[in-house]
Amino acid sequence: MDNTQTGDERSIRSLIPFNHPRRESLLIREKLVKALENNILAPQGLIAHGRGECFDYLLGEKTQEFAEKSINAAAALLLLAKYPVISVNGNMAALTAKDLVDLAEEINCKMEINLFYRDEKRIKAIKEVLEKAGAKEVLGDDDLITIPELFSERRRVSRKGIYIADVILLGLEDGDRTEALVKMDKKVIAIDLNPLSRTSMTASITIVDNITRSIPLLAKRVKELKTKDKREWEKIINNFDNKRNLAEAIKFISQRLENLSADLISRPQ
Ligand code: PTJ
Repeated sequence: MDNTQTGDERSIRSLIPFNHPRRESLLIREKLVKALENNILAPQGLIAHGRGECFDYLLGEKTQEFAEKSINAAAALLLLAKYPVISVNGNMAALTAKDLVDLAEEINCKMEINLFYRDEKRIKAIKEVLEKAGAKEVLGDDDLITIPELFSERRRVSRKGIYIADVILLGLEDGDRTEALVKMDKKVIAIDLNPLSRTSMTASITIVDNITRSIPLLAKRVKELKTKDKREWEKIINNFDNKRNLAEAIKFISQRLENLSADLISRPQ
């Protein structure tokens, strides 16, 4: 048994039958419900997760080749960045706190809490989760500045973080802020299961994959690429085309559905 599990986590794990075909997915839902009770998640985060689950289903719940390509480009960009920052919201903190902290450590970058449904109670709870996972410095409740390009609560950013960052990694984001950050000449790496979202279409690099799979893979890739030199990182970036990669993701979903439908028809009654 995992000794880091709390009593709550253990009782949830025993609640879902071990042989349930969708056990992992159900456990993630339970994690989110708990995070909602603990002020980490916004209620709307459950709805956002449901949309993500649907796209993940269409992607075969696996990190596909196009996602691996963008993870590679994202790792190179993070290594080339002068001042990268990881932006954390409720869903990311609920599902991947420890992996985010490991990634921040690998890149040696700051983490900043930035919420669409900003609420000081949630900021405090998310900060606690990140600190418990090992984060040394978490921004988002410090000296904030308002960025004029944006109208939602996400416009309030840290002077020591997103405001001065050249590269920002974010997940489950709304299109408005992605557009605003790109307008401010920042490079945005977005993790979004929906290749059709405005965030996916606007970001500099889009990772069409689940945050639960892609964040550990990104940390691993950063570690591997650290052994190469700057010219190798630049070559990776220059060979990456986000629009083409997104088109591959959309084509993958469409072909997968066509194959599944053909299989169904050819199956004996
Ligand atoms: O914590 P807050 O207050 O900042 O609020 C966060 C949410 C997620 C509620 C807010 O940003 C929101 O409403 O997001 P959207 O506009 O619903 O966008 C979420 C996107 O993330 C959608 O395109 C989903 O398909 C996608 N998504 C959902 N779950 C995952 C995901 N992408 C990657 N991994 C997931 N696990």
